[in-house]
Amino acid sequence: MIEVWTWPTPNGHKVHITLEELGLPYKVIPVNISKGDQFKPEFLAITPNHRIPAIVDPDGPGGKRLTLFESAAIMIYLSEKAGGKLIPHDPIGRYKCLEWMMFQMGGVGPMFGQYNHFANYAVEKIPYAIERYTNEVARLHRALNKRLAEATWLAGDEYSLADIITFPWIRNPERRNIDLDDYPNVKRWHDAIAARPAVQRGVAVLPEYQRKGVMTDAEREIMFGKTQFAVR
Ligand SMILES: N[C@@H](CCC(=O)N[C@@H](CS)C(=O)NCC(=O)O)C(=O)O
Repeated sequence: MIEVWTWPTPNGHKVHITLEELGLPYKVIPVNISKGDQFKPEFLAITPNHRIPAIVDPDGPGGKRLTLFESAAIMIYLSEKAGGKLIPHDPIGRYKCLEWMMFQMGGVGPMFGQYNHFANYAVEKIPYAIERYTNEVARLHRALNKRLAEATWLAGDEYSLADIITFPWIRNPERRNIDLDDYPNVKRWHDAIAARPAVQRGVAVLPEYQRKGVMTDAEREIMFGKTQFAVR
């Protein structure tokens, strides 16, 4: 069975939702990133990047064991393992799917992550940084809203990995001070995805560990302090 080394964050949820949508059996291995599990040797044996998600498929291509990190690579692998579901088969839909997946990986994920860091987690509030990432979050919502004015789903007519990879970063918009009513096409798209049973199962993985309170100093030190420099 596929092992998913993960934690209930947007990047983890992308993979949980993909597995649920594809109906592939999987085993969850929690990596508590607030406690420093991402620096443990057993996790670093799978990924040199000490970030969730990562997977191990003992029955990978050619029957060989495969380890993978980076959520988009994992999602494309899982889709292909399931016979190509969730990536459109028509060439234009396929490239649109890849385009919007890369938009998420290169834009939405990093920019929203930095917004979260400077607006919510950083002790020192730096106005320039907060303004910079607030503007980026709004700009990326505008780009999504424009795309979703011309197409039902990000890849076109079909629900695909492009939607799944983006959705976990759009849900809980209050965390980014965003009102989805300002982006009506994104709201329509968000609500349709949120209603899917597989999505609801995916975002419910490891419910007991969903972040509720503010980050403690110890957690901050693990995630943003010197811990990572000690890892070889
Ligand atoms: N580009 C990576 C990003 C992964 C990532 O940033 N994961 C975060 C949780 S959402 C993490 O593991 N953080 C642990 C840390 O910063 O030490 C992907 O898409 O898989």
